[in-house]
Amino acid sequence: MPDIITLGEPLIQLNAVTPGPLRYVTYFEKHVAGAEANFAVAATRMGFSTGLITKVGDDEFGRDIIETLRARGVDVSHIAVEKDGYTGIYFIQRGYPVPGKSTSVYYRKGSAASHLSPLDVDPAYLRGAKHLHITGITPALSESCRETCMAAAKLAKQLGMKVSLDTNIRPKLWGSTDARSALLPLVSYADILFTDNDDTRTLVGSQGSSAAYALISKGPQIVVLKGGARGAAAYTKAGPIEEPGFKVGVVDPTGAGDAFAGIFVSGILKGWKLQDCLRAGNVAGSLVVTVRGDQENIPTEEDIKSFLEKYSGEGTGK
Ligand code: KDG
Repeated sequence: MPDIITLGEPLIQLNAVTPGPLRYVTYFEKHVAGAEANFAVAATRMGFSTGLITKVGDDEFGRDIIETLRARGVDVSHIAVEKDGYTGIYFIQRGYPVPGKSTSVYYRKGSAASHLSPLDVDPAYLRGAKHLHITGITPALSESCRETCMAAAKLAKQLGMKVSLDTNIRPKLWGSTDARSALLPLVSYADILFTDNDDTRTLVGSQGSSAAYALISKGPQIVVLKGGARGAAAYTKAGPIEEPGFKVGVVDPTGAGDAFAGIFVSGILKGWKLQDCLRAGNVAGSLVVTVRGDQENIPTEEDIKSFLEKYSGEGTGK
C-alpha cells in the first residue's frame, strides 16, 4: 500500500517552446502534469511510495500518463481507463502578457477524470496509507468530483490518515462563490492547508496572517501561505515561521506550488522542523520554474542538499 495517496486529474501539458501569444507559437513540448500527479512525483522523489486515484481516457494521452507516472515511481493501479472517455489536456502560454508568468488554457471539460465518483475511492487502497493529498482543482471539475473529494477526505480521517489540501483555486474552472462553498468544508478535514493570498481572499476575505489564523480556526494544524518567488510561511497556533525564496531564472512557474507541497509534506512525514520543510519546498519550487514541465526538475533529498550547499544567490536558470 502506498504511504501517500493523491486524488485528482492528471493532464497532458503542451508547453509553448517559445514565449509569447499562443497564436504565434509553432512548437509545443509535451509533458505529463496535473497538480496531484506533480505532488505524487515530488513525494516519490523524497523516497515515499505514492499512488494516484484518477481516471484517464482510453487514448494515447491516457496511456502516456500511465506509462510516465509508472516510470516516475507512482503506483498507477488505481488509475481507471474510461472506455470512450478522453484525457484532459492544456496548453501553456509563457511570458505573455506578463514576462515570467504563464497562462494555462484548458481542454478538459467532460474529461474522463471529471467523471470520478466516490465509488472510485477504494477503502482498501487507503487503509494502511499515511497521508491523503487533494487540491481545490478536483472539486471544480464536476459535482461528482466534489463529492469524491469529500468522501475521500472523510474516509481518510476515519482511517486515521493525515490530509493535506492545496486550495489551488482556478478562476477559469469556477467562480469564487462556488469555490468558497465547496472548499471550506474540505478545509475542515485538512491537517495541512496550502494556499496563497489570492485564494484566501476568496475563502475568508482577507490575506496574510489574519487569513491564516481564520483558516486555522476551521481545523488545520498548519496553514502554509505560498508566496512564489518571495518564499513561504507556515502558521500554527504557536505562531508563524517564514522562509525566503531563492533567486532563479524563471522559464515557466507552472507546477512550482505542487512540488513545494509534495516536498513539504514529505518533510513533515520525515519528522523535519517546519523551517526545514519550508526551505526544502522553496528549493523544489525554485528548480521547477527553471524548466518547461512540472515534474522533470523536482529534486530528490540529495538534490535539495546540493542546492543548499552550492546556491550562491546568482542563479539565472539559463
Ligand atoms: O499546478 C500546476 C497545475 O496547475 C498544472 O499542472 C495543471 O493541474 C493543473 C490544473 O488543473 O491547472
